[in-house]
Amino acid sequence: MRVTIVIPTYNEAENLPRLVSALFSLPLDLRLLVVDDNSPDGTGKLAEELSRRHHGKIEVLHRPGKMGLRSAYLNGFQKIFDSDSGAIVQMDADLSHDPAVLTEMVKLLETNDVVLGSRYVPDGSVDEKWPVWRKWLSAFGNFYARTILGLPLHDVTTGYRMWRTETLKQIPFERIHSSGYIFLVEMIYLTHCLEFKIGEVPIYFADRKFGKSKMSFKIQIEAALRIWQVLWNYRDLRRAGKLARI
Ligand SMILES: Nc1nc2c(ncn2[C@@H]2O[C@H](COP(=O)(O)OP(=O)(O)O)[C@@H](O)[C@H]2O)c(=O)[nH]1
Ligand SMILES: [Mg+2]
Repeated sequence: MRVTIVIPTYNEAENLPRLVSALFSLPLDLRLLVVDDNSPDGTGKLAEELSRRHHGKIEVLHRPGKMGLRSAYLNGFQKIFDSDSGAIVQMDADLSHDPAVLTEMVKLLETNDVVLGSRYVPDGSVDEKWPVWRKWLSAFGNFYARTILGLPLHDVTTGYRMWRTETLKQIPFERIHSSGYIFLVEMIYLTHCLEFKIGEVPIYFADRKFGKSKMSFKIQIEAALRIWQVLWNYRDLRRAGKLARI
């Protein structure tokens, strides 16, 4: 099965070449789509060079400026829906997501519609170098979101996900209004409301060695408040699901 990985990038020039060589050393049929937002550090140009070196196995989508994760993924998905990939992956460029886990994800996708790379299942973990406050904030943010939304999953904020292309095509993206990181939570919540089967595989989330995270305290607080909006937006689907089970 062919797997296409959508990699949003903003200032990832040190990370992208390392990620690309790690990915292409795996025993998988991979294609990459880099969605670059005109990174000031030249990641877009670098991605073009990598594409030439890897004979068209890498496509690059250039956007004029930093437009956020939500539209990066939506533009990326749209571009590859007509390709012959059986699976589509969401993955960060900063080497926090171990490429080796993809082989495990492919196996699990045989019995699931989506597979999450999960930090909060047995054998999953986050970088031991993280300060206690950051570990706490990440674990609590997750607990908070999954409790309010009633999601039977352990890592609802993870950005490492493998989808069956057929499943992703059925997601009504026009319903998703949040952007940034809460987009990831909303997307998996909608998937759950539509009763797709979601699996989880343990991952070790390494901190980025190069470049800067675009995550801030302000973004996390905003995300926490927006969870309630997500809950409200899908009340019709929850009701429909309950009715169908009566
Ligand atoms: N194209 C694009 N990529 C972005 C944007 N914001 C973040 N990214 C990428 O999304 C991924 C996750 O971002 P990161 O800053 O590492 O978030 P963190 O892992 O939560 O700290 C990385 O590959 C970033 O380069 C954006 O506005 N546009
Ligand atoms: Mg990161």
